[in-house]
Amino acid sequence: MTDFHIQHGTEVAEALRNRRPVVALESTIVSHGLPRPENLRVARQIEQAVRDAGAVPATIGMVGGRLVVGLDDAELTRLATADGVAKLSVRDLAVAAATGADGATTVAATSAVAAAAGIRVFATGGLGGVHREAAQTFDESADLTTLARTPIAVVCAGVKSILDVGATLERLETLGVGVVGYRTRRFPGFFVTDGGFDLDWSVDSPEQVAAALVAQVRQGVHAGGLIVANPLPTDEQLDPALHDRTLADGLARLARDGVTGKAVTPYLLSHFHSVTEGASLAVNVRIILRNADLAARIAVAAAAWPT
Ligand code: PSU
Ligand code: MN
Repeated sequence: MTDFHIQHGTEVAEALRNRRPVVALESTIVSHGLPRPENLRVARQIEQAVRDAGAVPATIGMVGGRLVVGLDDAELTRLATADGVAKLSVRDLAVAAATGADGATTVAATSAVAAAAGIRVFATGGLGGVHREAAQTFDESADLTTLARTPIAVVCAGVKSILDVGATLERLETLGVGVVGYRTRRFPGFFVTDGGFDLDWSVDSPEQVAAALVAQVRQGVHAGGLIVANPLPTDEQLDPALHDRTLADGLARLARDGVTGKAVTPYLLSHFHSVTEGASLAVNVRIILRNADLAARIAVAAAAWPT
């Protein structure tokens, strides 16, 4: 019988004990966000990108009811390939454990678990946010409300353009979640470099992000998250015209097929990947690998500060 405490992978446990840099990684992009069989290969590449930049990867997920920080390769393989892996937000973690489920953690759940485990930096692709019909459906990702109360830096390429980007930025402001552009003052739109909105803050280096994390702790004033928005270079983005066409078509199909709630994000991502014949998938992978590299460099810079 499991005791329900968070379990740490061996390497992650040792790194945390010795205050070595650790980067949290989510598992929902692996189980629900990327097509098989590339998903497992990409999951391993993300971990390697963190290692290459000098930090220890801690992919978070639930295996048979055990909540694990730092999945080993067998566990990662299981979440990437098994049928019936649940998509777990924060509210699902306890019931999923009690029922012995396999589950992949979203940005919300990964952030909360990572912070509970003492990890301050997290890399993902794109954040969840406010959906386009949210005024009617109330569909707003728990990623936002969780980051309001979770002290972690999330390196991402903004929010997916499938969302209402402006509304998401407004909600982040209301909720007190920090947003900084990495070497930009424009909020990125995931597949595309420019999501169409300005940012108040820009940082130039991993060291500056690390300094902000240290300042947050020492000031003791703000207990929420910091979004580090890392855009793709324009020559690596998805062709904006192809992007706009695919999005319009995907939104129309979504309405036609009556897809709602937590199925929306995986549905639209898989629509993009099939319609663009893999172009959006290649872009998606680039985004994640770049974010993993930046997150690791932030974690390394943060570990250099005295505690
Ligand atoms: N961004 C991606 N791929 C994904 C997700 C985000 O590029 O698979 C996942 C993340 O785990 C995020 C979740 O937390 O989608 C948001 O889902 P929802 O809108 O149901 O909260
Ligand atoms: Mn939702």
